[in-house]
Amino acid sequence: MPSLFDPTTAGDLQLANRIVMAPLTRNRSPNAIPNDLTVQYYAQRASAGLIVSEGTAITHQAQGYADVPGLYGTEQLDGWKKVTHAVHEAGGKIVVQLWHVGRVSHTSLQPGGLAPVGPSAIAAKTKTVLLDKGAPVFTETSVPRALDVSELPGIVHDYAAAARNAVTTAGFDGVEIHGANGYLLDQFAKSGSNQRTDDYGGSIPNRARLMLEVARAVADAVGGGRTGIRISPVTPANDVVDPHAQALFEYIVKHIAPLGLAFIHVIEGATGGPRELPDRPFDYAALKAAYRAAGGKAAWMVNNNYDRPMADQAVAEGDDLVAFGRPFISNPDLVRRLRENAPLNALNKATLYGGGAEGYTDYPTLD
Ligand code: 8OZ
Repeated sequence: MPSLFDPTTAGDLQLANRIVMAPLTRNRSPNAIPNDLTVQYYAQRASAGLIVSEGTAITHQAQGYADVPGLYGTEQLDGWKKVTHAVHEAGGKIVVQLWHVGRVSHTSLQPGGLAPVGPSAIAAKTKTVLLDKGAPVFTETSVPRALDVSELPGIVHDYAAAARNAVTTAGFDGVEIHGANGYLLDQFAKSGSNQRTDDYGGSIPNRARLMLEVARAVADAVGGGRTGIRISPVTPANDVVDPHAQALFEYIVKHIAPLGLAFIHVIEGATGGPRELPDRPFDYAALKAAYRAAGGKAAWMVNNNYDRPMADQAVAEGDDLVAFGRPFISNPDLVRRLRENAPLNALNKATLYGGGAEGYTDYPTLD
């Protein structure tokens, strides 16, 4: 019976254990450039079997929060190169999360102060994080403009270009496509945010089209074995909803199956919240079965409020990887603490978004 602490593979990636550091937005990269603190933060957490970086904007238009990193300029790629080098020196593996926020943005963060873009001109009832002298200010997102169908091939290309730069220039082991949490690809997929009448709206195949085109383009760019995707079928995060989420996501994973991806990262329930939502039931076992029945061989990565007993059970029952989010912020040596059943440091919520070393690189290890 495999344990959480046994090595495994995910596509082309050889992982020292089955514990994954989930992507975590920290808003500490002014000018979208990772810096020396970023290097230290990720290197401290390199005992994870795999690190998925915080969401990283594939273009300036893709940015929706203050001081999040990017992948679209030389200085940003050079900053990331130092991060990946340090993680590799410490024996870890790291993929970058490819992020386009779509409508979850603010004019002050967009090129030329323009409106953010989305599938339809429907504002998300959600807040983004701006910064005032380093302190987070939670601000309503701006009303988006609907993307013209002629712009979509360019966005697909942007994902592929960012993936290629991430692997060949910045030294990442691979990429994770952010298909979750109410950002661009999830906005297109779910009917609540997509009222399009072209080939990218209406039916399930149409709404899933952009996510699948991106998955194919990224897998072509860096190899399916270096590509993962994150989905959150029923999360209410960032005001997305779809009354037929089961059929939608079974369609999506069936069509992803032939791409030979490294991992499928599934947020169960509400992101960072309850795992069960009475008004949004979902059968994750059926989702996984649909993927496997279509020939999908990717590692199945589960996420949301796992602790050691739940993670042990998940691995015993056949899930391949378990992602931990907030516990990794406050416990750089989370793998060791889980292994030894040691107590965990508490999370300081005041230092989650923005600021410097405090609440970022100063959480203690067991020694
Ligand atoms: C928390 C704050 C800002 C962004 C996500 C990228 O939910 C995020 C995010 C989370 O995927």
